[in-house]
Amino acid sequence: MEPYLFLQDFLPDAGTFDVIPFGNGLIHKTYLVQRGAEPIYVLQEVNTAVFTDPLAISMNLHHLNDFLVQRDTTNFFPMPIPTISGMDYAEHSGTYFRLTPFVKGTHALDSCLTPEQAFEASRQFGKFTAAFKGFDTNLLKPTIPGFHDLGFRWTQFTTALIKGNPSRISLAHKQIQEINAYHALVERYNTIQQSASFLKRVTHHDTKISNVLFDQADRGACVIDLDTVMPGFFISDVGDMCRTYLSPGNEEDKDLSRVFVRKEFYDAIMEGYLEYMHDQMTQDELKTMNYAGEFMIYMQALRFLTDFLNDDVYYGSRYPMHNLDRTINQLHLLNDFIRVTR
Ligand code: GN1
Ligand code: MG
Repeated sequence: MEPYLFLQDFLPDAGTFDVIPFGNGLIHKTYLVQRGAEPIYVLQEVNTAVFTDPLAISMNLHHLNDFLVQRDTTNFFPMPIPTISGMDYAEHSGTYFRLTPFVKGTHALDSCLTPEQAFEASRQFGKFTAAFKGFDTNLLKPTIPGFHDLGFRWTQFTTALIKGNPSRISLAHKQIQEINAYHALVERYNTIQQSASFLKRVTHHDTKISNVLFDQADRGACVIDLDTVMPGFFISDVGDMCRTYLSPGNEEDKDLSRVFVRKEFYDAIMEGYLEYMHDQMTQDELKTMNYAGEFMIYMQALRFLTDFLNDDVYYGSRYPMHNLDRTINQLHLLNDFIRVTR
């Protein structure tokens, strides 16, 4: 269905805007709503195969926003705009669209080019979680159950080894072995999950650099893309920054000479995150900072590989070996991460 049809549900003057495709996320379809060359809104079709309960997302946002409005005016995030009839989404035949304001004077980055950018982004994600000190995380519904539960992801992987595409299982023989060889990372996660000194806080769960808005002076302004905000461990957020900021080449790069860890970016992530979070973290958490990257890079390799074995049902692919190439890329990054940080 045409995005424009949904825009009409939000804006009486929808006809005066242009709607153009925007961004490169794997999950939702995103559009910029412009007047002339000026971006005014971001329109998104929610992927309901992944987010089966879109209303859980908007309920969570209302809880989070209410808390911030009462306590902390220096922290903000763009709240979705209601439809003309007061709904959180425009919905037609089970397709859901939402509209958020484009934050004026800000821009997003496609990739992390300097340690300063890594620092600024990390500081924003730390600030975000820290702002919810005292928030009752039971109010948040998990929008993707088991999202960063490495034990659950492991089970999905072992299930795919039995029920997945047999020819792909043999093609991925080497990567399956490598994933198995790192099983200690799953055990470490299980220990963390059972430990009282690792706290579940309001966690973003998708801390790629394009989810931070920067102002004109290149300082972090706020974080966006709050669909996966739910109770979680800090290793999710610090870990995904390690996974996505440290290497000049990203998960799509087939040229593995571009996939390696830049130590000064790592230091910047840690410093930025701790600025707001240090005083809220336990000693055990502080001692576990370097596991965060191992955890997230490994989990992403595991998820790409699982999807390859399951014929790309989740991430999709642009060519048959795509998710195997992504797996190889992430395993390469994991090895380099361990070499540099352990
Ligand atoms: C997905 O759609 P996007 O690019 O924001 C995924 C993340 C992965 C990422 C890998 C809901 O995020 O967990 O890390 O792809 N989001 C979901 O590129 O599965
Ligand atoms: Mg996302």
